[in-house]
Amino acid sequence: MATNFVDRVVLHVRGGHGGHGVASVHREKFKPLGGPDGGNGGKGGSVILQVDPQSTTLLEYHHSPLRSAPNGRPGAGDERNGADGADLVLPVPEGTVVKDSRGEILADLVGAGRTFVAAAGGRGGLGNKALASPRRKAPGFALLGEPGDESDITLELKTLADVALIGYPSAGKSSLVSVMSAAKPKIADYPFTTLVPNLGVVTAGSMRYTIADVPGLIPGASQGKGLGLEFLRHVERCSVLVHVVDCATLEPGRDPMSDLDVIEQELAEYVADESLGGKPLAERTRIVVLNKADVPDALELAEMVKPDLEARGLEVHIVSAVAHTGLKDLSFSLARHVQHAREEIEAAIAPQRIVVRPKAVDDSGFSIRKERQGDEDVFRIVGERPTRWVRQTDFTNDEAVGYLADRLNRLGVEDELFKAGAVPGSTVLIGPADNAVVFDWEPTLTTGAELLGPRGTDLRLDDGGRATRAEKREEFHRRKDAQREAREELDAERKAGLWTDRDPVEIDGDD
Ligand SMILES: Nc1nc2c(ncn2[C@@H]2O[C@H](COP(=O)(O)OP(=O)(O)OP(=O)(O)O)[C@@H](O)[C@H]2O)c(=O)[nH]1
Ligand SMILES: [Mg+2]
Repeated sequence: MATNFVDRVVLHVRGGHGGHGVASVHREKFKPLGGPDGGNGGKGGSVILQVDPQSTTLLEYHHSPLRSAPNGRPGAGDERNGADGADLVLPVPEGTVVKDSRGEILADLVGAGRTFVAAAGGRGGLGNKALASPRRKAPGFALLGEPGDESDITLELKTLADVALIGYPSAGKSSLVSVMSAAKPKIADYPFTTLVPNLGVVTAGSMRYTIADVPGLIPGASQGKGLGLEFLRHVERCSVLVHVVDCATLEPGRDPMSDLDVIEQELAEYVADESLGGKPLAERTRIVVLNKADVPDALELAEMVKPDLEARGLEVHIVSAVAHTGLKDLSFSLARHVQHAREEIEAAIAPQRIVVRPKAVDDSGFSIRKERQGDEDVFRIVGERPTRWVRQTDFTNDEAVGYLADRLNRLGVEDELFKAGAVPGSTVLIGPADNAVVFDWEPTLTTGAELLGPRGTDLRLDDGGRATRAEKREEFHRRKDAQREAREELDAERKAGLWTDRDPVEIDGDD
């Protein structure tokens, strides 16, 4: 029954947060200032999907669609690093397609053991031990752990079969699977007996291939009649489509030719996922099986329509699933078509089945976008690293904020802000549009000498280049003024007591 088979679920996945790093100072008798010894935070666990050949349904995710991996543990003093959060591995059936919330395919999971990271855990923050350097001997801050990825993904099971049996309800599709393979699907004389695809393995000579029936289709299936076209996702990967036609039906208005046209019409309405490879459904090999030839009238009808179907260029088999006639020919013929399709795919140098979302490669740089907000220009810094650094910063700690400023500065953010026209007090945003951190820009972060020009050049000697000497001098003074202005402002704030050190630790900071 359908209750133990689920082939489409929306899953909310969340990677664990990285543990925070810790700022701590080593203490020992007679050695009051033993240096920084804060450990790093552990990495958050990731949520990972893995193909498990034992798994056949997405049912368990239907029941509990929220899955999160554990957080990393925070670091501790005495150089103890926090433990990493364990990865959460979710078994999924072979042939599971992963899509994002917009329906883009992120991964096509084919092959036992194949994995896909659905939500990466956050990095742990560095402790002050790791942040110490010859210049910064005793950092009084640590970096925060980063949040884990979080998103809604859709899992769709698209059965992996070579041959799909399609047709009206009660045409005998499941009966064929049962006599051609060892599978034992439910068979009955009422429509929609089959609610989920049944998969069987057929052996024909030295060839083995898989065959699947699909719940019956009726006119209007594309508008949701009957079970609809929902289950056609299971034929998307099948290279050979077999029309199973009931030649013994007594329903008015039905005959093999029009049955076939109806099903073809419905197939044409179905929108398949292009990127899963293979030809469009309309171009796949079709075979017609005229079933129930054990019934005399049915055999007569089958023999009558066979030439017409062949005239359309279709390969036709007259069989009886009940009397087991015509089955050997059919299975060997299907084997040939499957073989052919497999060769074709190989010849096309099998475009790798796995489609994995290309991760943004831009991990080095950043760019600045000037945006208009209300009546002021704001400057948005876009880039993987600046965004990450902001997430790692504990804004209640001045030293940590200073460290962030140093990092941004080393990346050249300050220079670029000047070039983009930012002035002291300009609003600068870093991070994603919906969750940006807002700064009032205070350009105090570099020394005057570094602003003279690229290292190794001297404005007094340099007469060439694009900017004239006068322009550079003017630029230099503009920056100096900006720096002075901002310094004065900071001084004033400090005197006004706006700045308090949250956790005054006695450290010898000769930074
Ligand atoms: N006489 C005769 N009856 C058959 C033959 N094949 C199937 N049937 C009967 O047709 C009825 C429907 O068969 P199923 O195999 O369940 O048909 P189906 O196409 O899977 O139907 P749905 O799952 O409802 O779409 C059953 O009563 C079968 O016994 C055949 O070759 N000859
Ligand atoms: Mg069936």
